Amino acid sequence: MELVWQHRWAVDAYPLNSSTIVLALRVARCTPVLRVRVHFGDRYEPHFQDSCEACRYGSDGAFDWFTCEVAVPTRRLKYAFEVLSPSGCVVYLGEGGLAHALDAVQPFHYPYIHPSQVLTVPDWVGHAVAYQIFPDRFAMGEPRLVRPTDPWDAPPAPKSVFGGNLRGIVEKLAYLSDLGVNLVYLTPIFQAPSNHKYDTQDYFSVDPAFGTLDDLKLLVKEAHRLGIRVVLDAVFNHSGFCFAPFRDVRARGKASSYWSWFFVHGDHVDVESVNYETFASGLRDMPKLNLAEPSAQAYFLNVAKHYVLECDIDGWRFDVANEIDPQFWPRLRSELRALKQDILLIGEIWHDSLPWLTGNAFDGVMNYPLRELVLRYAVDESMDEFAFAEGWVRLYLQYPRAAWRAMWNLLGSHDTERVLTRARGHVPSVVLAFAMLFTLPGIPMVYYGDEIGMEGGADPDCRRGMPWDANLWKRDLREAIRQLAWLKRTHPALAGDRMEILDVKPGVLHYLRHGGTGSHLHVALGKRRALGIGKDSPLFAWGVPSRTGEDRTVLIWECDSHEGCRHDSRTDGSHDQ
Ligand code: ARE
Repeated sequence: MELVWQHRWAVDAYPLNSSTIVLALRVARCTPVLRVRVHFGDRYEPHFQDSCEACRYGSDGAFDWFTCEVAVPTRRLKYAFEVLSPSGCVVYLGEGGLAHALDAVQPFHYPYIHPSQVLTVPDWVGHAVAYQIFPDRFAMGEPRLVRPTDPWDAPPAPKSVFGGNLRGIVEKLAYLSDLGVNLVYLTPIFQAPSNHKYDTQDYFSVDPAFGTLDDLKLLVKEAHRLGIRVVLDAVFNHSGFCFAPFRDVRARGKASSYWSWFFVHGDHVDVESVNYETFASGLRDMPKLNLAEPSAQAYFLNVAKHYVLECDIDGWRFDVANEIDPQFWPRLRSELRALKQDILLIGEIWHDSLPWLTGNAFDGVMNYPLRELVLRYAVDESMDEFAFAEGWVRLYLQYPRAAWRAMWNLLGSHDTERVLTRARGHVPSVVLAFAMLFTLPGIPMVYYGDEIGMEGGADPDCRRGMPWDANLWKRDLREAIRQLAWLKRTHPALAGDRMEILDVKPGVLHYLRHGGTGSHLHVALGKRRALGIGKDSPLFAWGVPSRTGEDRTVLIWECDSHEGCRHDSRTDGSHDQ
């Protein structure tokens, strides 16, 4: 026990609010644990003042996780874990390691809960349903602003221009509202030479191919009229080659007052050898910006504030967010929150994002790890229920629970192949994936066209023109997503951040979303034969004819308590009605 203990545990602690701390104890699965309790109290009290049980949340494959919430009325906390093994052995775990008596343990401390350490996300995110638009490819409104290089239904090339614009998006807001969308995220729209606009030339101008600043104001106004919020894409990790400060640095070298805004190796820019840092490597047209430089920070803070003040936008998605100087974010967060208290701040981070989700940077991130987990289980079928459950435990407990309310959960984006292409055209698997996307904690985001079954491989093929001929749509898929969107928009259990795996058996996965008193949602996924049916008529039911093995089913029903939901799904296919 001692030997195993010494190296195979870890503790996480974060404030849920100013008077509650969440504690998580992660224990190697080989360590026999029957029960965990937490002893806790104010740091300056001679003894622990209270104790509570830490419930087992689940296993991530390597570790068993035990979590609990402790009241911290004085904002200062000390705590220690009491662990009981099946053999009756009790050990105490604190900052100084193991002890065999409570009064011998050196406690862990959470010294003081400061507001800046509590992640607070906008209240409205709980019922948000997001939709990502790549403006050049969504809809062409009048007047036409640019001569397309290709027909709307042609396969896009890296430099294709199809002619989509902001007025086109305005014309389709009613379509989005009907789908149940109440948050639209536009990839970059500011003046830039490319079709994707991630190579910004002028942060203060809307690209003429997309329209004018007035068109942007019209879009936001019309969207707000329909209850739809608008989030823009901030490209602050790098600028474009023609960005005026970079032009000045190219012309004047170290004499430029913008010299410190970039990372040039040498005393002048050599475009041939690209002797300056860029996004990725050697991308001449994307010189990396130095946001540790105070004047650069001030400039980009001003860009971010400008569109909130001028156009009343509702949030920003920050491109390549994890490669920007981290000291920029606390300042940006506090200044934007001062302008608009419920603004949404999302980082584009493809990997572990904890350092940016502890209260002084983002509310959530583009949740690519969850995308992979859901697609492997629901679409590829390369992961079974047990592996999904372990993957969920690992992901969910990685972040403060509040971040899960604001996560952008997605099945695809402008940077990935489309979900129906990943599913090799099998629509039922895509419905299963969307059912998970809309019922797991977070903001479900539909990539334009995925709702009607658009196909597309890796960039640029995932950026085809949106087909507006409804005869080309997979209407059953759109209807399933419309139903799921309205469930997300209206059911209290889907607005929160609580989620637990209820039951996992071969071919069967049950999870529960907590909605407060009497409004839990039970989600059951899996092989039709093995799946139990809810006591009440389901709010959502979808048969998923299989491509390979057995047919699968998605069932979502409301229940009023854990017990009411806990389900004995039997492997012999029988189940209670
Ligand atoms: C395109 C092609 C590239 C080609 C390049 C040449 O896709 O294959 O080499 O052109 O010019 C934008 C455009 C892209 C363009 C790119 C570079 O949209 O079409 O590429 O500029 O010119 C990582 C970053 C992540 C980044 C992706 C692309 O972490 O932040 O790479 N995503 C953002 C935007 C992109 C945008 C840029 C950044 C640049 O969303 O649209 O690209 O502003 C793994 C890695 C991730 C990696 C991910 C995707 O998961 O772990 O870190 O993301 O793969 O590659």
